[in-house]
Amino acid sequence: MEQTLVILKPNAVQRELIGDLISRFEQRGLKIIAMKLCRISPEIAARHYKEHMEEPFYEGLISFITSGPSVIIVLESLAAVTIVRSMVGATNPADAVPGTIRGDYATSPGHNMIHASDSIESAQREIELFFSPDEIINYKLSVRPWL
Ligand code: IDP
Ligand code: MG
Repeated sequence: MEQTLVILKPNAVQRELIGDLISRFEQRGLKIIAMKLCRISPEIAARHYKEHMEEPFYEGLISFITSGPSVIIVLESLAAVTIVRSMVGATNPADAVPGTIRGDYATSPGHNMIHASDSIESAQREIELFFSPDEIINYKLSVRPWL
């Protein structure tokens, strides 16, 4: 089973869309195995977005992601990384198709609502950055055989 990390960014929390967004993942059949509300520190933000350090939008990205509470979630399913990325949609909401989260809720790349890991390797690294092993909950969902 594959795991992926999702961040509902500070504007998703401020717009009171936490429930709507989590609901989409539950409906699709992804299992929540870890979740917390926290204000991401500048240190963790810098480690999370280290690949973008040289980008012109980097400073804005760090100041936005640390500007208020975010919801951090680990989701599990078959092909979780690919499925969640496709539900999230293109980085620039102008390119995100309706039906995706960014295509339904966002207009600007800087405020695109949500982060999702882009590979199994990134997911592993990002999950370890935000959660200790004892915060990842191993349990069975009774609907599992029906998904
Ligand atoms: P992703 O979130 O779809 O994986 P990345 O290319 O990894 O996109 O970029 C990380 C985040 O940086 C994006 O989600 C977005 O918030 C921000 N970002 C990316 N490109 C731009 C841009 O051109 N302008 C402003 N912010 C951007
Ligand atoms: Mg990315």
